Amino acid sequence: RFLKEKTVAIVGCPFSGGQRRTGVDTGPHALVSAGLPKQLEELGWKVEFNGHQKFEEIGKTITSDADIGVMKQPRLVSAVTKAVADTVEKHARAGHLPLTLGGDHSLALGTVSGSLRVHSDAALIWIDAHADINTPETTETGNLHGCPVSFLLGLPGTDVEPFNSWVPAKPLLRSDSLVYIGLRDIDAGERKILRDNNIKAFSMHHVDKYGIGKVVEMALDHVNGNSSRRDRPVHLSFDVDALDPTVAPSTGTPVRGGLTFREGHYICEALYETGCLVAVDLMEVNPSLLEDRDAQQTIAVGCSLVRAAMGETLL
Ligand code: HAR
Ligand code: MN
Ligand code: MN
Ligand code: MN
Repeated sequence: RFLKEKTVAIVGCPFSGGQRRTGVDTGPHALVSAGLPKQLEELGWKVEFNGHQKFEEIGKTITSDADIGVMKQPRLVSAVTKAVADTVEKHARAGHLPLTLGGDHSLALGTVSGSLRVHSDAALIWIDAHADINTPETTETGNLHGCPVSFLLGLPGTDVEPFNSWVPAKPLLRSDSLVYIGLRDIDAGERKILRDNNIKAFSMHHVDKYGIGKVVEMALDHVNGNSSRRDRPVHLSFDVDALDPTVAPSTGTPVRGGLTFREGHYICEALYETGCLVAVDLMEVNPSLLEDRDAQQTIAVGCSLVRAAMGETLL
């Protein structure tokens, strides 16, 4: 509905600087090598992919990156997410659907910023075990993959260097334009932020209680202000750790009790079905963490989730 043609632009982001474990930067290569571009072509999409983002260049321009407060690698994360925002914006402006492959979830500060520059009324649906809404003041780890949402909402404590060189001080996203599904590992500071800002969050408890079908209905109702015209553009940011570790084991911070294979796919299918998806992220695929069989399984599931969000499983 918001796309000019059925073109998907793959934005491969080999980046791990928002957290401590190596290997998540190999996620995009693994997903592409597994044949994702061709799989999307087979679904009838025109696929744009001219190699992965070149973050080494950016890395070279940053000679020292000391902690700021507790934030780890702030200059690198800021420069990389800014570049990602520009790339996603460019594809969105052309009427294409940017599909960002991570890489760690700090990247979503870039992807969602890019989407919102073009689709200013877009809602954000965040599928994750974690809320990723710590501020530089509340984060206990200093890992910026736990913080992107707070910057998007412009929460107190986020107007800090180096991010304020490009992230606008005025909130990019209203707190009622965000919905979470899959949460089960939330820090105390994050819990307070979710409450204080009245943010809609469907935890695994809600998935159990209502079933995934009802949860997605309620999520869409929420971001559309209960209007029966479900016409708001949607940015889907999917952290693979939302899935249960038995389904997607190769990820940096697995948490048991997650979404089943079908529940994860149902979310993607239902969002595709709205015709309102304007961008998709698949994040935190880390094929290097476990033995090869687990890595291959996680990559296959990742490709399958993306295909579901691109219309594969609808009859
Ligand atoms: N909340 C913790 C922190 O701030 C853990 C964050 C996350 N891990 C992720 N993101 N994979 O979803 O560090
Ligand atoms: Mn493009
Ligand atoms: Mn995440
Ligand atoms: Mn997560």
